[in-house]
Order: sequence, then structure tokens, then C-alpha cells
Amino acid sequence: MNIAEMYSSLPQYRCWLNYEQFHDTADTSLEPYCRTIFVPSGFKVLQSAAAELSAAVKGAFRFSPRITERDDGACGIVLAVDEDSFPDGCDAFRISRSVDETRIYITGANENSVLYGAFEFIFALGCGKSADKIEMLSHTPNRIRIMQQWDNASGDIERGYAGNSIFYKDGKITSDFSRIRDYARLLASVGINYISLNNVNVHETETKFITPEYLPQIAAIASVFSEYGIRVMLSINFAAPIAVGGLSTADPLEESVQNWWRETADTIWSYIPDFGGFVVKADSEGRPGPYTYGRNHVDGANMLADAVAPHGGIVLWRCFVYNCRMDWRDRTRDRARAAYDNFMPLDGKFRSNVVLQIKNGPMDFQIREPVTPLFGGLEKTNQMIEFQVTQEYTGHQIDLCYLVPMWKEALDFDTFARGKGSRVSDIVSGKLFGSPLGGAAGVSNIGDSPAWTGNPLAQANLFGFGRLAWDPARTSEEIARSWAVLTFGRDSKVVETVTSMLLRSRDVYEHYTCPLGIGWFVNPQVHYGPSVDGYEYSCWGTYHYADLHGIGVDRTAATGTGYAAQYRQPNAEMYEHLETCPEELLLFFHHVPYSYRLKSGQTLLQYIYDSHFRGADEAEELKKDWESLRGRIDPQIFDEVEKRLTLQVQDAIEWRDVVNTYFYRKTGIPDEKGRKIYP
Ligand code: GCW
Repeated sequence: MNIAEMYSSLPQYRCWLNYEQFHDTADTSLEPYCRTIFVPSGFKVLQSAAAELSAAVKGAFRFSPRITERDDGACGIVLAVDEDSFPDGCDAFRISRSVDETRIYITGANENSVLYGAFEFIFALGCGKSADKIEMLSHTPNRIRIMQQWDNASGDIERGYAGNSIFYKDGKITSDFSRIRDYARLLASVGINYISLNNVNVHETETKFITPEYLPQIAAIASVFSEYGIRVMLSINFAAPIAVGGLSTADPLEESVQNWWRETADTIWSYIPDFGGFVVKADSEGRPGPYTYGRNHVDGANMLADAVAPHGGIVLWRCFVYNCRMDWRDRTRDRARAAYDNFMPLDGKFRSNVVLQIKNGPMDFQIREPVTPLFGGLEKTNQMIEFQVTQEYTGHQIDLCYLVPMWKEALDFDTFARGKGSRVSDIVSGKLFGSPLGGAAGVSNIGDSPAWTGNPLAQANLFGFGRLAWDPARTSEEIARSWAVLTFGRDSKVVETVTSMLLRSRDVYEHYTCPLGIGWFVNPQVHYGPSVDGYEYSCWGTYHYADLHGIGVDRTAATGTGYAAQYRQPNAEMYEHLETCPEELLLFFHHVPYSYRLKSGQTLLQYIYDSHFRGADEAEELKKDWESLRGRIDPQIFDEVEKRLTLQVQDAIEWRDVVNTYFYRKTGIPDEKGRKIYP
């Protein structure tokens, strides 16, 4: 028995494609259409769409539709590519009904788009929509919507909190593709069109993935994804010409190196005709890169871009480049400046098939950061935003933390690059500056746990990443609610409670962890649980500078590191001054005395105490809310979540007490409300 068969009866494994329960939700007005699916043969992605529809219909109405390519005039659903109706070249689909109401048409700009339309129809079925409300037109502004695995050949996943890799074990690539197929279905259902298969930190074995030793197996995985319109990419080791090519250098300006990469690309595409290209972490956290040879990121990226260009490949070049050997004693240096300082001077120099992949914030996926000023800085370079779906600093998929609201904030942020309304979403889509390529990358949160994401509620982040990458205008709430309906069915108490829990969860987590944008109060390496000074005297550039008077990093142009001046006006001015800086980012931009009064009238210190007491209480409320659903939810899902909420409550208490005690000891000032702070 393969893994998918083993798990397929578990609701937690089926996620939001739990067609079994569509029986309770589907509207009968759709039933006549579901009797027949018309689909032209010979197109594999269209076949996948038909198969998926068929499975959903079976769940909803307990019969299997007839699938045919011959139009015999029967009532039914028609799947068809219709390029002419979607001229702008982006993925787009339409669901419409014929005038005589005998047909539902799902048409798309290309095969993939029809598949996305089919899934949208399936979601409508699952959400109980009726035939007269079925019509819709949807298109994405983002050409690249990629899920990135940080999976290692060993089977471990860097920053993975949901078990081991579904792709690798003990240095070998799996031969059971059943679960990979189900992953492809989940990803395609939310519009993902690329996946990179290995960690951006590329170790010895994965360095060889681009060689004939591993390519047959990578190709086998790629062919599964390709049935769902997903193109496979690989993270590469910049020093591969030395490590596997036997050359003495990886200098991007050396002809032998350029030739090696060109031949390597030719080989890869001979195995995988729809291969996507490379993801590159270079000159970052000890990874090799062009700096070793006195070259820069343009030299490195363009060399790879030229190698993959003949095959239509792309290079996603990460901007997570900073000095990780800093001296905490030197307060003039600032890691937050790094992406901008490194990449702004290179604007306009990258090839058209290079996309800079930029983390949403200037530091590293903290619970609260400003948006990186590189968005709005760069004008002549393809860019995409990188989000971390896996919950590294946001609770390890133990703590509930629905991340869509945070991602929305980043996408909605106004950079003022072309005056008011110059949102990040329009920069990464390419719209604002007319760049040909762009989109969003998500670091995956799945592993081999039965629920994929360990915590079943963390599935909402996987779903949400795709839904938002497809359409950044969707709201956090509509994403949360539709996920809840598709996952749990239409019990309105369940849907309302779960939606509310999700929507509150990011604030709750922030309340008991790092206040006002300061970040990094975590235990080093593991990045879970409180350790206020854990990163304070380290080399990582992650400081809070708390002393007996105050806390925060002065990043102003006037007296600090000058980071605030990397933004355009009026943002630079806004962040520069204590009075206009958004309070949730106060400590990111300013060193603030504990006695400083916030807009609420509380002192900064009292705010820290209050928010930590509050956060711990709120964690308990989340748990109570969940308990109120006992008996209404699949028992395994219920237990998995309950177990984690119990831990979350304990952890929130630990956070509350460690943080409050820390500041009490620094200041000697008690809580105004006389609550227990351990001396
Ligand atoms: O946040 C850091 C993580 C590393 C990760 C790195 C990166 C893949 O702690 O584990 O390495 O970011 O994004 O490259």
C-alpha cells in the first residue's frame, strides 16, 4: 500500500480537498451539470482537471460523471482552453453558463488556467454555491507563484515543523510518488505553478541533483507535478562547477564555468523538458557565491540566466545577503540595511529572466517587521516577494498563527515609488514598473505528518499563501472563512469559531512574544520559546539594546543607523520620528525610554507588561474556543489541535513571565496593576 492509500481516508490528510463532506454542502442546482464533463483528449493538465472534478462530484452527489470529448448536446460542464478571450498573457479563467442554462463552461487562457477554474468550481461546490451564482472571472497578476521546499536529501527539513520530507529519505529520493501527487493537487488547487524541490542551503548530495546521477528521479517527480501544471525548479550550489564539475573555480566570468553551467542546463532540460530553472542563495550565511571571486550578484545571476535562457528557464536570486559575522559592540552597523545596500546599486543590470527574490521584511521573517525598502527602491529589476509559510519565528506550528494578515500588510504597503498608491503587490506583479516577471515565493510548511502541516490549522497558511499569491486583493477573512468551510463543512458554529481564531491568532502571538517590532527574543538556533538576550551578544546583527532606561534600535538618519532613510518619502519621514512612526514598529526604528507614553497613555514599560499578560490570556481563550467545538469536528483533527493549543497556553505563560521578569529586573518598576511578576 502506498502512503496516499494509507492516509486517504483521513480528513486531516485531505485538507481542503475533502470531497467526502461535499455531500452535505453541495447545492443540488449544480447536480445536472455534473452528470457529464466534456474535455478534449490529449492534454494532460485538462485530464487532471476532469479527474479532479469527477472526484469532487462523486463526493458531492455520489455518482461518477461521464467524461467525454464528444459533444453530444447533453447537459454538462465543458472544459476548454480559449486563448483569444484572455489576451493579456497571464493565467486567467472564466466560469460561465450558457444562455439556455444547459452548460457550465470553464474556460482558461491555457491548460493550467482551466485547471484553476475547475478547482474554483470545486470550491464553489464545497461552499454550497448554487448554479445561478456560479459565474466568475478570475485572473492573477503574478506570473510566478512558487512553493519552495527547504527539504534536504537526508530527509530533514530545515525549519520544518511537520515531520520529515515527503521527497527524500536517508540521502535517497523516494519512489512512492502517491503523496507527491496529492501535494501537487493541493498546490495546484490554490494556483501554485512552480515548486523548488530542495533547500536553498544546498549540501553535498543535493549539489548533485543537477547531474545524471539524480536527474532521472528528479524527472520522475517533475512529471507528476507537470500533470498539475507545476514546473519544478532546483536550488543550486554556486560552487557546483568545483564540487561536481571538477573545475578549479566557480568564477562566473570564467569561460569554463559558463560553459559548464550551459552544458549542465542542456542536460537538465534533456531530462525535464518543462524544467523551471534555478533558485540561488549565494554569498549568504556561509554559502558560496560570486564574492569569492571578486564578482558581484549581477555577474553570478546573469551567468546562470544565460545558461538557462535557451530553454526558457528563469533564475530566482535571493536577496537575503547580509554580514552574519557582526560585532555586537559596533552600534553603527545594521543588518536591516543589508538587502538594500547590496542590491540597490545593481538595479537595472540583471537579465530579463532573473528575478530577485526578496524577503518581506529587512531582517528575517519576524512576527512584526516593516516591509523591506528594497520594494520601492528597485525600479528596473524583476522582483518577487518571499514569505515564510513554515512557522520558524512564529510558533513552530505549535502556536496558532494565521499569517495571511501579515502577508497582506506587506502586499498592501504603499512604497510611494510612483506617488501615492504604489503598492508592493503592484511591484512584485510587475505592473508598477512594467517588469516582465514577478510574483510570490512561499517557504513550505509541509512534511510527512498525516495532516501535512503537523498542526491541522496550519493548513490555512498553505491554502492562504496560494490564494493570496493568485489574487492579492482577497481579504484575510474571506481566505480564512473559505478554508474553514472547505475543511470542516458548513457547521456555522465551527466555521465562525475557527475563522475568528485564525484572524486573532497573529496578534495573540505578537502580544506574548516580541513587542512593537523588536523581534528576536527567541532561543538561539531553535527559534522557539523566550530568551530575551538569546541573540543580544551574538554575531547575527539581531539586537534590542535594552538597558535600564529603554529599549529599541535607533535606525533614524539623524542619530541612528540611517536605515529609515532607505525608504521613499513620506515613509522615510514617517519612520524617522518617534511621533509619526507607527506604534507597532516603534522599537524597530527607535530606542525608546520605558517612560515614553504611547498613544493609549500607557508607558512603554506598562505596555510591555500589559501585552504579555493579555497575550497569555488570549492564548487561553483560543484554547477555550477550540474546546467549544468538541464533538463537531473530526476527532483526530480535534485532538491534534487541542494538544498544540495546550502547549501554546503553557508557552505563552512562559513567554509572559520571562519577558516581564526581564524588564522588571532591568527597571525595578512594578506593574501598575499589581499582577504577579517574578522578581
Ligand atoms: O531565517 C533563516 C533561517 C535559516 C534559513 C535562512 C534563509 C534556509 O534560520 O534556516 O536557511 O533564513 O532564508 O536562507
